[in-house]
Amino acid sequence: MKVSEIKKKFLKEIEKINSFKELEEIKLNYLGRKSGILTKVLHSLKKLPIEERKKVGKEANSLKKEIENFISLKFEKLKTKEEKEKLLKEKVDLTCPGKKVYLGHLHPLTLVLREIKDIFLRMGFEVVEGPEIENSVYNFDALNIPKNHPSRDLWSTFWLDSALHFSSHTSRFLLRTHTSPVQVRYMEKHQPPFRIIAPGRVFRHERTDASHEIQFYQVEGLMVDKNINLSNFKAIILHFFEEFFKKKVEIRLRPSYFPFTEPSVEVDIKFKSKIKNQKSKKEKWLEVMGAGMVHPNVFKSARLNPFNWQGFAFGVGVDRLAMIKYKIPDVRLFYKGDLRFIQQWR
Ligand code: FA5
Repeated sequence: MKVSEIKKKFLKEIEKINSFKELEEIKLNYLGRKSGILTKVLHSLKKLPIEERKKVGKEANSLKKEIENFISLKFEKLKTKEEKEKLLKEKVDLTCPGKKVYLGHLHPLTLVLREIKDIFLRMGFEVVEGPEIENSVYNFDALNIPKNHPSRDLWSTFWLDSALHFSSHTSRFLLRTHTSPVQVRYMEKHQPPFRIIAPGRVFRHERTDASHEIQFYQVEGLMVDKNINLSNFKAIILHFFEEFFKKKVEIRLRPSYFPFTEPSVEVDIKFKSKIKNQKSKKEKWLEVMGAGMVHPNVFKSARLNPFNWQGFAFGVGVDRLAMIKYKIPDVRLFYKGDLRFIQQWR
């Protein structure tokens, strides 16, 4: 094949080349040491007459240089093309909105408990805790609720099998039915004056409905000093409710009975509730709290002299407060674990 034909053929082929592999192949095909088309021409030069050898030799050598140039140019082109493609593939769209990472959030009852603690801490109360598994002495006896007394039925109890046996009596274990045992536990170890709250979970073996669960939260309150009376109690809880609901609230104190307070009251809050299928709202009272002046026998249980000290105590239902604050019609929703409900507090 003539050098000019080889050049024509090469130029046609190099035009179509699109990959490093093809480029390597064409390089071998034309300049390969043994069987390259142009190499063969150069090897066969010695068979030509001297004049022709000079001419063809010159042409072949210059074509060899041209081919090498073309190949390195093509190599550069392919490299730029490859880099561009790589960059295109790795392209990051900085305007794209990021993926939202769901971190979880606090349960509405936890939020309400934290808020209650904050408000009482600001009023100088200390936050204390007691055990969820209690014994019958603290849950009942020390709170002036003797064995076989009918008032024990006020708290339907989850009893545990285990018990502690003393020479004079047996103390059975139970899931505490209220936070009031913390009053006695605290008073046994501290001298008045003091003001505390004791938040925690309580359990009752009773039928559930829209305002009753078998487990719920209470916050116990206790303020003891020389001259504490029910007016102090009313002032403190009114301030608490106003801070909690962030508005003035109407409350009602109803005479009631608790073995561990005398006199005893129950506190209701007035709130507006929606009537089913109607636009208007009905005003309703919801009981949120039991309270009263600490009974002398409770002071005695904690080895404090009832002639020296007086105080008020209360137990507020946290779930009920959360129901009013967030307009939740059924207390059981808090414990169902339904994410559609819970995620409203996200
Ligand atoms: C008591 O538990 C008393 N220990 C409260 C108390 C403390 C009185 C200190 C005097 C001095 P009561 O059983 O009424 O009382 O419960 C107190 C509050 O807990 C109720 O007003 C209500 O808000 C809430 N509560 C009671 N039962 C349930 C229930 N099953 N589900 C949800 N909340 C409840």
